[in-house]
Amino acid sequence: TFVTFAWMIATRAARDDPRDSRPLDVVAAAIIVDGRVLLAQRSRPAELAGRWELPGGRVESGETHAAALTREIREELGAEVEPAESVGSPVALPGGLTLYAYVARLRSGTPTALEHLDVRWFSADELRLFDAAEIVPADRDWIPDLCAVLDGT
Ligand code: DCM
Repeated sequence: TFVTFAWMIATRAARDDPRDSRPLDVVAAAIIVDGRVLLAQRSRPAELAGRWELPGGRVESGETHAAALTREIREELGAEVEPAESVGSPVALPGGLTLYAYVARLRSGTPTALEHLDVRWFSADELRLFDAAEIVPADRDWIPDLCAVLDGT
């Protein structure tokens, strides 16, 4: 139908690469152990390198958010997680992408920086004191939400 056609043009125009037909969703994991949340330090691209984020990545075609999150954490951190409830509100990213965060329970493995520069565990107090400029812009709004989750654990 026309509506579908118009939607295809609109979503394609929003992509960096018009041949990229993947979904526009990005998922990120709040892995929480012993009252601390794991942040990972990005190695790329240049404008985000050195900044801290909730680790995650693009959802592939036909993948649920939970499956994408599990796959990304396995690839990036070498650990097995089980995604749970969402954290905060979705955030609009450049390029028409939307970023979603979920609590993820650590099932096995030790999260390791396989693709990041470093990983670090933060308590709610440490997060509140952390310089927001060191966190990737899209994830900054989630700090109060993450602190609330940590305070409740
Ligand atoms: N991204 C973000 N915050 C996160 C995870 C990802 O802002 N916690 C952004 C960075 C990229 C896009 O999502 O623009 C895709 O992520 P990646 O490059 O890690 O696959």
